[in-house]
Amino acid sequence: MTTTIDPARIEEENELRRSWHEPDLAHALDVVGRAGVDGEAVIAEVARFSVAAPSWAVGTGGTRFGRFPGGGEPRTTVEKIDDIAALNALTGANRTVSLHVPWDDPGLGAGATELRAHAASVGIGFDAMNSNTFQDNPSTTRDGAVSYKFGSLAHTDPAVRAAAVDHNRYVVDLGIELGSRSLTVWLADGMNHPGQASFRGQFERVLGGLQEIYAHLPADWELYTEHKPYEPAFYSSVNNDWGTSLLLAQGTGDRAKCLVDLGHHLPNTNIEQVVSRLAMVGRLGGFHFNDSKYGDDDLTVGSIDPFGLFLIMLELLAAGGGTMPDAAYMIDESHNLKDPLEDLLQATDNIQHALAQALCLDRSALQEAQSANDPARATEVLHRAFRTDVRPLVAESRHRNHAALDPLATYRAVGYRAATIAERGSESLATGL
Ligand code: RM4
Ligand code: MN
Ligand code: MN
Repeated sequence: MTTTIDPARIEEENELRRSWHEPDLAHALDVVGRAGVDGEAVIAEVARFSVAAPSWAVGTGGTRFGRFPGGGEPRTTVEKIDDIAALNALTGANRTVSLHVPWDDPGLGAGATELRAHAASVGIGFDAMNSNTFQDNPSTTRDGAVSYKFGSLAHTDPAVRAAAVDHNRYVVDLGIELGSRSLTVWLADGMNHPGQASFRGQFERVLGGLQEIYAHLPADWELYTEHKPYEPAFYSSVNNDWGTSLLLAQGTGDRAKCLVDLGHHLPNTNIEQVVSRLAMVGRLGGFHFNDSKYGDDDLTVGSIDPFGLFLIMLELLAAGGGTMPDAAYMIDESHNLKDPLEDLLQATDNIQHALAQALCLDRSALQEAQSANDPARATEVLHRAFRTDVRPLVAESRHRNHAALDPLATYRAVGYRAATIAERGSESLATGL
């Protein structure tokens, strides 16, 4: 049995809100119009944009100190896709899933075919595939013949590197059968102790491994290298920052690009500048949304630094010539306390708001201020966009996708979680980080 959200129930909930939504929308269109912004274009671009949900984010996450799962969480990959379909019914903006293998591995052949058909039946496609050589799993370690304890692609032992390359090739093969077009490689490889390994040797071995994986990609696929400064390697990570990520991508091939995960930066890093640099050289391939206070906290995107998110959106729009550029966008968050679906609803809503605010920027006014060396005026122009109340425009963009004007309230009103508890039980078997 598949638990779903009936679109008629969403429309009923929208109907309850129509009497205030319509005047609010008319007012918002008027306000932005007076500022020279085409509100209809903002609505259309927000409605066009979609961000993938990761298969591992529909279950409760945890820390090394504990995990407190809620009831009704998905037990299988199929149920995870059902949850993402429910999310997408409410937002209209999560049309794909990003699988992490082997956490979610339907197997080649019949398994992949069935999963793809099920996903299609609930309106979900497959975004970037994620490989996993940061843990030892029988299916990735040749049944325990090798271990990634001291690294995967960076390992000194060629047998370990070969197993890691094989796993990535397998993930590509699986992705081909599912209809994906890209592979994201995030590596835990690095050092916990100074002197443990050679910086140069590790880098060269990782580059060699990426080249082998890249050689296996179909012509229409891309490979993304995802940088992260630390954790679990606490002294040095091989792919520690955007510069190293760019070196790896450039050394691997034209269709190797960099993936920016917002949480994978040291505090105060100017992430919007990183986005600008990578886009400038055509190597911005993927994007993981989250927020952080200290490190890779995987907090709800936009919950800590909404202005930073707005500035990042401005750079993405600049790279796309006024619309969001083609990239693999995904929400990468861990939900330890909230119902995972409620967090994903809020994350998507926050992304949509930041996008709408960024679309309200008067770019020619900003360029004039820049040409006139007038930082005070530039600040005014940025703030005018950032402070725009875009809520009715965002709600309308969802409405045009037959989704919810108010996703969280609608999620609660339709009783989706109660339905999954009834179907799946109050004890959760779901795994996640
Ligand atoms: C990493 C990184 C990857 C994600 C894993 C689970 O920190 O963000 O993108 O796949 O966590
Ligand atoms: Mn990530
Ligand atoms: Mn991360």
